Amino acid sequence: MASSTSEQKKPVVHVEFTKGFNGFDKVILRQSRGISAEIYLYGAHVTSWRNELGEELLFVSNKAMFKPPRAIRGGIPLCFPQFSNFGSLEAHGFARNRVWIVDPEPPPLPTSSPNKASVDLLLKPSEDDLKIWSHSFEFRLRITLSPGGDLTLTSRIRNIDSKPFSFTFAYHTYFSVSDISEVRVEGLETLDYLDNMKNRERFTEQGDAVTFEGEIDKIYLSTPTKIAILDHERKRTFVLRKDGLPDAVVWNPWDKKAKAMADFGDDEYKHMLCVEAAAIEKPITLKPGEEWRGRQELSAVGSSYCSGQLDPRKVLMGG
Ligand code: TA6
Repeated sequence: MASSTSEQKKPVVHVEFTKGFNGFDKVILRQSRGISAEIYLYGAHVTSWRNELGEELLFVSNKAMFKPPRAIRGGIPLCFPQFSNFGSLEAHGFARNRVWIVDPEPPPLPTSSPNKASVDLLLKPSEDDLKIWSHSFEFRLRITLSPGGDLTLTSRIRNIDSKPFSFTFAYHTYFSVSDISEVRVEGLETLDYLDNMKNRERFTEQGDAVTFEGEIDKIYLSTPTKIAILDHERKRTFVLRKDGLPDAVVWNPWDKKAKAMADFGDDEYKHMLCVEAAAIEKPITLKPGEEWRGRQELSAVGSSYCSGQLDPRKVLMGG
């Protein structure tokens, strides 16, 4: 049924501040048609990214607990100031377990094209945070949703302390997939990786795309700036582009680990895959006043199943 002319002309509300689960503050970014993204101020956590058909592209567990101090299970948790489950800090650091604020005066980002569907968030350490990690920093995150539906996260971390500090970092992205056994990842072939299931021992990946038949937890090193995740059944390819993030983690807990996680459904491992743009092998060191930038851009395109270094846009144009 044709929509009325007023419907057609209704202006898009590009940025909406609202409440989500448990009354948590949430920002909704919108573009035309069904294109949207949602970010909770708790953890500056992206929990939804929808395409023009309104299809959800990220995985969030049905058992996710929107309740501090636990991080939301799914979406794009931010791992900072450490990527690891051991050491003195909480697993993957505390940035994902803190309430961020909307940045009152975001410094301009020269690279970004003007975009209405964008929000700038800011985290500074509290007194308690400084007791567990004694380094003063400003962590600015810009989330941008392009008119075509690409989702870009740009992190800027500045040392505002009087001494240098080092950190590791990851965008712990949970992609929604139809069936993990029908998914392949291209771009990581023949690379070295640290196997988290074998005490981070170093191995070399085989020469073909990565496919999935069981639990995987690998930190690929010196990875390309573009990685493709092909969902055969849905004829959908995610393309992850990154800058300032040399490593990439690939994780699926599979059945045993899934059952062991209280905030993860027993069968949900079949419908998710984490591919995480990261800086892990070589921690980033900032001198006082220095700033680090790490960016990931996600796009989702329809594509047919094919092997070789895939550029879905080329495949679509027959290139
Ligand atoms: O990114 C992979 C990983 O480090 C796995 O070892 C697993 O622990 C996963 O992160 C989830 O960690 P989380 O602390 O969010 O439960």
